[in-house]
Amino acid sequence: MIFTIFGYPKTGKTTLFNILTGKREKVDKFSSSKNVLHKAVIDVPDLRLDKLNEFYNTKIKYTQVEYIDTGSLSYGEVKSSAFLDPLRKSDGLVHVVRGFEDKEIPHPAGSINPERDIREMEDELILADLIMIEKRIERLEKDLKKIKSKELKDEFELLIKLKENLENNIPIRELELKEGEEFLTRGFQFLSQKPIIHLVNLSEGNSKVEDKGKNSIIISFYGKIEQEILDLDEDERKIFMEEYGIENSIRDEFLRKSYELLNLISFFTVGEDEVRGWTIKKGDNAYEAAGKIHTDLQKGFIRAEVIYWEDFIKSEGFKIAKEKGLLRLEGKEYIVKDGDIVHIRFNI
Ligand SMILES: Nc1nc2c(ncn2[C@@H]2O[C@H](COP(=O)(O)OP(=O)(O)OP(=O)(O)O)[C@@H](O)[C@H]2O)c(=O)[nH]1
Ligand SMILES: [Mg+2]
Repeated sequence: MIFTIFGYPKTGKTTLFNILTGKREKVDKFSSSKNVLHKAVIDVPDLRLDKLNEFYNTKIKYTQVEYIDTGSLSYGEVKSSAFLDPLRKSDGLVHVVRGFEDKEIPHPAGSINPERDIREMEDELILADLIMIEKRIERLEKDLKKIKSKELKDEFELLIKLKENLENNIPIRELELKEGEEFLTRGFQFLSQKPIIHLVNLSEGNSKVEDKGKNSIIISFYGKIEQEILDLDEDERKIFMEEYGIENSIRDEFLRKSYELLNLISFFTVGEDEVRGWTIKKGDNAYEAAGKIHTDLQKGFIRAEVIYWEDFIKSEGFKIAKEKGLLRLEGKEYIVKDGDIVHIRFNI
């Protein structure tokens, strides 16, 4: 899972990166970060795995996310940005929006206005996709004159539909695409198709904002305060946050919200050698979950033994769980639930 943090200059991107990853990349008012890129791979904490490991006492492998912090983008720069590649490769976009006042760091547009900046950035994502689509349409028109191909024609028709929507300012993520259409879009890595979190970086005292669209959300955080308390221990941090009236750290909220936004759930595998978390899409079945673990497990899939993690803890292991009938045998089509422990039986 890759999240790419991006946005206009001096919005608090690196501040957010530090908060989410625990890193200490330089945060500065006056330097330019034009071509700077930071990356970090971070464990996703999961209390359920900790609990399961009380039983096994082995090593825990949490699922991981990768955060990429890009340098600043000037207004209008997205379409030609040096960061297009990390943006296109990410599973979710994290747009950091300036919501804090600071006279020493003038906003390029002259005033603080999160709604305007969100709109501008949305327009830029749309424009970047339009440029790509127009190029491809041109190519397809030429090819279709020469060859008769159903695939090319389908692609052409889809791109025309996407183009019309984009021209009306509707990002691809808001469209209802059929499965075949969705499949056709995959290779393009359209920016306006990616789930997006607009994160407004507020000054203390400002009240939180929250809004939700189709595959997009707007939430807020207090960058400066959260960065300042990074080095405190858990208890001190709590006291500090209470003082500032911050209920949840963006560190926790971000993962919860992004999993929700990307429609992700976790399942677990347990054993003497490791207790491990895996991430899949909500609605994925046991066969798909098996493929996540290893292609051999998918190819040789016989059945999945499934138990909800809490039932496992309550039964203190598989043996009693089996006796109580809590351990079920499921087939390929079983829809895996968040928190299931899944053990795949397979043939090699
Ligand atoms: N007052 C205030 N200042 C902040 C806040 N968040 C970040 N800053 C300051 O803004 C400056 C830039 O912060 P960064 O996190 O480096 O911002 P950035 O978006 O990564 O900046 P570039 O990469 O240079 O575009 C630093 O001096 C921060 O201390 C905030 O919530 N409030
Ligand atoms: Mg930065």
